[in-house]
Amino acid sequence: MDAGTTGEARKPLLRALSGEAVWPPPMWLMRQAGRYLPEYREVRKQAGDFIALCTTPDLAAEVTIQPIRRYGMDGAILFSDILMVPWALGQGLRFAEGEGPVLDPLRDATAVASLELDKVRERAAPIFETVRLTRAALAAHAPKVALIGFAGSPWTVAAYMVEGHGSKDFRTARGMAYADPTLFGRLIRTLVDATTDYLLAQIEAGAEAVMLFDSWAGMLPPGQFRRWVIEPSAAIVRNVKRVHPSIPVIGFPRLAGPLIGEYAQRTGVNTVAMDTAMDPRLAASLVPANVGLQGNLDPLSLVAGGIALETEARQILAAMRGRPFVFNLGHGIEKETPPEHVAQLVRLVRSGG
Ligand code: 1CP
Repeated sequence: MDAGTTGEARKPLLRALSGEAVWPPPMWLMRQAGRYLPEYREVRKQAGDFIALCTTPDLAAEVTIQPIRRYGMDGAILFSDILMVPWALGQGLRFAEGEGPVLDPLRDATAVASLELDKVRERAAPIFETVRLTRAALAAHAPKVALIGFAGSPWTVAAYMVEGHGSKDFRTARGMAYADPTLFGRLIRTLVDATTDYLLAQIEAGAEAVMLFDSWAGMLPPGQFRRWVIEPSAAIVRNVKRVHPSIPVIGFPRLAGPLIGEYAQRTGVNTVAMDTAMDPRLAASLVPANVGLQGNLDPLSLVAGGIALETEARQILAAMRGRPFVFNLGHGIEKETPPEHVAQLVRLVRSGG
């Protein structure tokens, strides 16, 4: 189901992601399904734990659609997590209540060799079923809404796999990349292959665009950034485009600073997602004009609402007018966000600012 060859290429989000300056810009929000919504908390309770929610297709499809039902966004993003790839590779994973993800840390050659690339499609099958169910539901009830699939980028996913949990500096993973680049490179290559396969399966199930989340890209100096962020991301984009040339790919090299320009030129992504700290006018000057931009409202301004929210959102809209652009946050929505502030933001973006 290649969006470029059907009438659905008219969906505003897909037009913008393919390089058209659509105005008012299409919008969706990172983590738009989540704990700030009472209807999400209800389903989450029903599912029990987080992995059960991600692997129960009718519940995962339901939470994917909740923000569409409530706000009518232009994009629905598959409800899953970047750590479901390590899980599908056979690494032990749990989401501890109030603590975030915990993985059995992967620190040596034996652990890297034990990853089961050939099991990814089978273990992740419920996630692809979620994509199928969500796409069918959108076709029936929200035909202008595009479905976005996603994965973490190899660097960010490897950082969690090696560290074993979230961290403010991921020093074990960054240390391993210097001390044993051969072993770290083997882990990254495994993730390039697993992620390619995982994204292709999402596209085959009905995802119309895909996003690569590189939340921890900004921790690396330029040489390491090129080796562990740009090169593996470029390999995934090449692999995906070889099979599905017209599927738009969004890359999110969070906190990359000025390296956002080189990332945009060398990875082959169609759209670059800007983080909260990025100046949209600087991004517009560094990123080639045929590459779209997405972002980058501060999620805390959405918690605050009112004038602060309006001022921040209008500045972004003014800077992006005339470019292929998708309005979004600069990072995931905060769980304290009042749902009515999201409605206020949707009204503002729909008016073009
Ligand atoms: O109990 C809960 O409800 C768990 C909270 C939660 C949610 C709602 C987690 C645990 N993951 C998710 C969903 C999720 N994660 C989506 C769903 C689609 C959406 O609505 O956007 C997506 C795209 C992600 C991506 C993700 N997971 C990233 C990349 C984006 C980012 O925020 O930087 C990262 C780094 C993760 C790891 C992760 N998963 C969950 C948590 C709390 C974390 C962060 C852990 C940490 O570093 O401390």
